[in-house]
Parts: sequence; C-alpha cells; structure tokens
Amino acid sequence: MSYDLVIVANRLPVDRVELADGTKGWRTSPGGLVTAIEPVMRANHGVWIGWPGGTDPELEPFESDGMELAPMSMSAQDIEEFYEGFSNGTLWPLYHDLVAKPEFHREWWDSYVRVNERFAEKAASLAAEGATVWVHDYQLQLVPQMLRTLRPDLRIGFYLHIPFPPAELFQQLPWRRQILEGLLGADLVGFQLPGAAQNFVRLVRQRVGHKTHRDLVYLPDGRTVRAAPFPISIDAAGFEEMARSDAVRFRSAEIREALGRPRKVFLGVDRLDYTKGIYARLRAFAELMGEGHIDVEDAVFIQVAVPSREQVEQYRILRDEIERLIGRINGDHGRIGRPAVHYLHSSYPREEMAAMYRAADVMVVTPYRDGMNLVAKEYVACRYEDDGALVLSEFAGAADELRQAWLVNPYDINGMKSALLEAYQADDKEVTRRMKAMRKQVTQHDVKAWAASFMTELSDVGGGHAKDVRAPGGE
Ligand code: GDG
Repeated sequence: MSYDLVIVANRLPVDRVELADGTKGWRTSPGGLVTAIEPVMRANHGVWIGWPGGTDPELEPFESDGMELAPMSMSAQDIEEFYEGFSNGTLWPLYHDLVAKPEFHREWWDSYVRVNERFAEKAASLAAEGATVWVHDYQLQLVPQMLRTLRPDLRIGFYLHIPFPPAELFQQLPWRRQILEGLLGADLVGFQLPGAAQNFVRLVRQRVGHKTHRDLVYLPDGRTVRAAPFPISIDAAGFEEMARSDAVRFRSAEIREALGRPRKVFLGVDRLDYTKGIYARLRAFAELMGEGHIDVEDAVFIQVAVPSREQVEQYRILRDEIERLIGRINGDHGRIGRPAVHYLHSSYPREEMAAMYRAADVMVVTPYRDGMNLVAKEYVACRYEDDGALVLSEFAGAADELRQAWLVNPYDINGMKSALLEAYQADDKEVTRRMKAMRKQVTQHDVKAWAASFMTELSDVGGGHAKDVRAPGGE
C-alpha cells in the first residue's frame, strides 16, 4: 500500500490498551493534533505513522475511524533512552529555556538516531512516488534528512510544536549540527512563532554555514528550505458547540453546585509538567488568601493536573512538591467542606473539560515557556457569552495572539498576584471587552486554517517534481 500523504508523529491518535476481556484493543486518544491533522488526512488518502504506546511488536497498518494508521514498535530500551531520555530529558528542557536542567548522554543520542531512522524507513516504505510527508515535533527532528536521502522524490514538511530556543541555549547541545541538518532535509520547517523561525535560520547560518536570506536557507545542492511561523490553533467552532450543549451547561452548573456555589471559580488545566508553572501560580493564589484579598467563602481554585511522563524522576518530584503545597494551602486556608484548592490528578473527556471551562470565571495559564498553549484558546472558544477572564503568561506562544488577556511574567510572584486579583475584581464590562476581542482572534484563526496554510505553503516551496496535496476544503 502506498499513500500520497504521510503524517509522521511520535504518537498515534490511538492507544494500545488491554480490554476488559483481557484481549488487546485500541482506544482513541483525542488530542489537539488529531483534530488538526484529520481534515488533511481525509482530503488526501493519508496514513499516520506513530507509536501507540507500550512495547508490543510491530503491527500491520489498520483503519480506525476512517483513518489509516501505521503503528511503530518501541522496545523498553527505546522508551527509556529515546522517549524518556533524549526527547524528554534532553530536548524538552533545553527547548523550554532550561526550566529544568537538560541531561546529555551519548547512549540517549544513539537511541534517538536509531529510532528516527526507523521512522524514516517506515515513512519511505509507505509514501507513494512524489508524495507529501509531514513530520511532527521534537522527537523526530532527524527524520526529514534521513527520509530525503532514502526518497529524494518526496515533498517534506516539518512542524515543531514546542519553542525553538535561541542560539545561546541551543549551542549547548553536543549534537547541534546533526539536529540542524536533520531539519534541513525538509522543504518547509514550521514553528509556532516568528522568533523561533528566526532562531533556526540564524543557527543554520552560524553553525552549518549555509547562505540565508530572511526566511530562506540556500543549500549547496541547489535546494532551498523555508522556515516560517504557523501558530497552531483549535477547533474553535467544535469547542463552542460543545460548550453550548445542554449536557455541558447542566454539568457546569452541577460543578459550581458541588463546589458550594462560590462567587468566583479559578481554574488551571495542565499536563503535570514543570514548564507549566503550576506551583508558582498556586503559591500566588495562596498568598492572596493569606493576605485577606480573597476569602475561601468567596472563591476556589480548581487545578487539573493531567498525569504525564510519570516514569521520569523529575516529574515524580514535581508531583510531590505540588501535592505538598496544596496540602499546606488547604490546611492553612480551608474550612470544613470548603477546601481552597480542588486538586484533580486525572484526565477527562473533552465534554468534562468544556464544562470546567464554562464553570470557571478566571482561567489561569502561567507556563514558564510554552510553544502555544491550547488550553488558553479552548477556554476562550467556550466563553460564548463573552465573559470569563484569562490570566496568561507572556511566555506562552498564545500570548502573541491573546493580547487582551491579563498578561503576566510567571517568574514574578507579586506581578502574578496583582494580575490574579485584577482579573478576580474586574467589572463585567472590562471582562467582556477583553473576551470579545480574544474570541474574534480564536474563531478567525482556527486549526483548519492552520493546517491549510501549512499545506498550501508546503506545496508552494516543495520541489517541483512532487505531487500537489490538497488543503482541507471549506471553512
Ligand atoms: C504541546 C506544546 C502546544 C489536557 N488534559 C486533558 C485534555 N487535554 C488537552 C487540552 C489541550 C491539550 O491537551 C494540551 O495542549 P497544550 O497546548 O495546552 O499543551 P501541551 O500538551 O504541552 O502541547 C504546546 C501544543 O503541543 C500544540 O502544538 O500548544 O505549547 O507544549 O488540547 O484540552 N484533553 C482531554 N482530557 C484531558 O484530561 N480530553
């Protein structure tokens, strides 16, 4: 079987799970990427290559919900060295401004090369003559070049979902040149923000020595590579529709009732990750309570911390720290039947997330660094009555578009306290003015537009010999 469009991402949109009767089956893991990619996949008879989780041996491609999926296997060693090691122990902290200390291990790198090679080989075996291959994210930065060597006929796009760091940080990486050359295998390298694309081009000039002009890199073999920003978004209409549904409206009222009908509800929703700034935001909220600015009878904070990378030591330590802090906050400020912070360490169906967004008066999104942050956009999409305040870190990509949020520096606890208090006390008119402007931005720039603009750009820059791929039709 061969395909005109091949998506290559670390994870498949489904998880391999054990069913109740003991047999193995598939469970869809709906995420931002699936919604983003699905329309392009359907318009182009595409296949999605990725890891379904677990250590099962490689399975044949299969169809799920109208999409062709090709599972990649991962050994326990791959998971430890490629996934938890180089991807999440080296690149993740390095690309997020050293929020944690990246570790450099040569065995991790070797494993990263091996796994990238396997992904590239798989893509080469499934792509039709002249097909388009779209590679995603930091786990697979070597795939574009490996794939180009195997299949020079392909049109290759790469998209980085996380930030791309400034040269000063990137050059710590012992394998910096290999990564840059890996990415240069693509015809189009997409980033969230213009600054990231500029960092990349500057590094290519300095470290690889290629000629560059603005967003173009000129390679000695005559190829040009374009580096450009494509800020990702969400299915805004889909979120709004869900938020408007009777089920979600009912559930959101039920949530407020269960919380004891507080005047204001603060909400944080994050993967439990040290880049997300959960600890500092809760401290800021607790100090406001301690100083008497916010009373536990008036306001509560719901913090959803979605389990993430639980095998990695740093993530286990972070979880303990956050849970200790919440215990202390509730001990200091809670009353019987009224904890100050409602803490949920779990993941939820999308409808439940929408109900929480609907129930929250102040959404608090304060990462130290974030490629985009879809949670902020989802909150905005769900606030169809133009109410609700968003407190947003300046260091989230989303801050470039959501200028009317209460923007904060997450390293500045006093600044965060002031912003939380302002958002909490703001009058309805002010809240509505800000939310209206943000809603306009999010509804006009949704994920369909994102995928379409990447695809259109890729057909423009990609080698003249490759076949054209259709952007998903109809807005
Ligand atoms: C990376 C970049 C960039 C969360 N909990 C549940 C759940 N979610 C969904 C959210 C949202 C997504 O997961 C999280 O996306 P974020 O953008 O907030 O953050 P990362 O996971 O770090 O994503 C980021 C993104 O890639 C896309 O390019 O924006 O900067 O770090 O959609 O709603 N969904 C469900 N249950 C949950 O419990 N169903």
